[in-house]
Amino acid sequence: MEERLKQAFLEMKRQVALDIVEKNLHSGADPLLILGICRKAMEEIGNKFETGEFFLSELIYSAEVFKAISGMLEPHLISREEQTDTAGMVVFGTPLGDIHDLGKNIVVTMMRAQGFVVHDMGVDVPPERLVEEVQRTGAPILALSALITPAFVSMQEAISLLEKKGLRENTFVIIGGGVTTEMARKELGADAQTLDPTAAIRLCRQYLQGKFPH
Ligand code: B12
Repeated sequence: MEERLKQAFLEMKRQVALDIVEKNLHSGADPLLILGICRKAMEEIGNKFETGEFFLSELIYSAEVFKAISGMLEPHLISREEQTDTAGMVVFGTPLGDIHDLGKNIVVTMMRAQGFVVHDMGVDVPPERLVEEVQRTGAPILALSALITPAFVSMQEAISLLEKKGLRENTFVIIGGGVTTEMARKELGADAQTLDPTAAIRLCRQYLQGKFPH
């Protein structure tokens, strides 16, 4: 399935990709596995864009295919685990300078399905707005999604602002999105980094239960 799905993405064959996903979901394939394959395919499309083989139109089209697949995966991702009520509140956004939101939307959906109350601020969100929302809602978690390197500057500003306002100590800052790494996390001074939505939920829970390893 992996190769065929990737190929359908790279050849911009929307209906073929949707049919493969539908068939596999129907026969019980893990929705997270399908998500991982789509992510890899999108990464390859990104690489081809970088080398000039693909243009912005391919990036836009693949995003549309991914959106359609997300719509098919979501009900399966939601019913994967039972909802629990040990969840908290999260302010979530793609920071200023970055308009990518496909991954963010999936994590938001999965968090909500797990009982988290998520204030989704959308994309291109100025650091001040993110921090204001943390202050306004009293949310203990700030989640930031970044796909392009300039977003690191905004992430850094958001973290500095939290510090300035005396909110840093009581806010768990978790980052994710294709461009983030453990090294970036350390440099930014965030608390956690992952590309895996299930791990993100686990880390947030651990923090809320006072079990986050320091
Ligand atoms: C689709 C896409 C677009 C679409 C976005 C549509 C949308 N609504 O999001 C469009 C066409 C709009 C676009 C625009 C641009 N893009 Co673009 N895009 C991509 C592409 C191909 C796929 C991204 C994607 O959605 N992946 C699938 C999702 C599911 O993966 P994900 O976001 O990583 O999310 C997963 C995890 O990371 C995690 N996660 C996500 N967020 C969070 C947050 C938290 C807290 C946690 C815990 C986890 C988590 O959950 C997901 C689960 O699998 C990437 C290639 C790549 N390597 O990623 C380039 C890429 C990101 N784009 C790139 C560029 C350059 C651009 C443009 C500047 C192009 C241009 N010249 O205009 C503009 C940017 C405009 C801007 N200011 O943001 C570059 C960035 C390079 C860089 N390092 O800075 C990339 C890497 C392509 C490349 N190799 O050159 N893009």
